[in-house]
Amino acid sequence: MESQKKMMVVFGLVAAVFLQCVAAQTTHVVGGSVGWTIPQTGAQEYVTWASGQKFVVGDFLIFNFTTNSHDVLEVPKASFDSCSSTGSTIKTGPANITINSTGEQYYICTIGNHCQSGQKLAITVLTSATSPGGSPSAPSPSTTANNTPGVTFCAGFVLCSLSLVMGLFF
Ligand SMILES: [Cu+2]
Repeated sequence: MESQKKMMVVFGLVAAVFLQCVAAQTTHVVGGSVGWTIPQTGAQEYVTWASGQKFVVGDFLIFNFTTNSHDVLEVPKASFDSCSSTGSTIKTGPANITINSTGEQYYICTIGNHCQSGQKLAITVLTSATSPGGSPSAPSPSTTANNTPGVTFCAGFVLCSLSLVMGLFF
């Protein structure tokens, strides 16, 4: 009986940590109040917006646009530069995209000349919330030891805790 109670407490703690980890993901509304549209200031609009954000794997990008007015397509750098589109476009707005890889990520609108007019977004994704801006370099041990860890670290932590609990009680 006693050990069962303990086990419940430990499992509860692990679950709580896991929930906190999930909540540490950030939602980025692309363009802020401008949303995902043809910006009046041209391509600089999204360059400026992105420079004020810190993107980490597991974060969400929300592209706010009216269905049929715009769309979203993730593209390689060459397509971003030339505004050429191939691949499966997200046509329904608002679109919620989970960032799942580090480094440079590129998104454009494929409708009309919207991309040429500046409706294009380039972001740099870091592995950890504490990495210094701009550099998607390998994480140092200290980057995982903060209170807003990445999802990978969280998953590892939870698995580790669970196996520890199993080891203690079984
Ligand atoms: Cu558009």
